[in-house]
Amino acid sequence: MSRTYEGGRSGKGKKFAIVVSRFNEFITNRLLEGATDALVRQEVAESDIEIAWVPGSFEIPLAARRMAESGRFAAVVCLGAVIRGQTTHFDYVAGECARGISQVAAATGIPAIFGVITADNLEQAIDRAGARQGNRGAEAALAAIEMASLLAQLPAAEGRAPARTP
Ligand code: INI
Repeated sequence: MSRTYEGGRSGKGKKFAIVVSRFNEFITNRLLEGATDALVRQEVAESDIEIAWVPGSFEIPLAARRMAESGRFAAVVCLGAVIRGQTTHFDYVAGECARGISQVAAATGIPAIFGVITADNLEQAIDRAGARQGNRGAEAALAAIEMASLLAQLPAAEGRAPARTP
């Protein structure tokens, strides 16, 4: 008989960190709203959500790592918006942000969720921030809950205690 692990849909009793970029705040405010609404709808207490603002998406990984290393959070949701039309260094900002966030998860064992919109223009970004194509922030929050729940079930690495998060 095989055994299957699958994350649940409730975040009850767990703490979540959100790191959100101020750059393109018009978009990221909508992502933040989507993320917090989704967490609360999935039974996370508002008092169990902590939010850190950073200047831009490039700075997200550092703050996310600090949150993850605190050991207080079941997952860190990272929110930002990098828009190609606005920058010649789109590829650097978007690439380093994505790489940095995945490194946070790999280094700490705490899920760090990529809720960063990378769009060609403002219209695309608006679509993904709650208009025509869902809300990337809400999707990231649901992914955070699922991963937190899954990790709580998966076996710990041999010789290592499982990460103790609330
Ligand atoms: N930061 C973003 O989050 N989105 C962008 O579209 C963006 N653009 O266009 O440049 C951006 N730049 C700022 C960057 O993230 C850093 O804050 C800055 O380079 C200081 O390190």
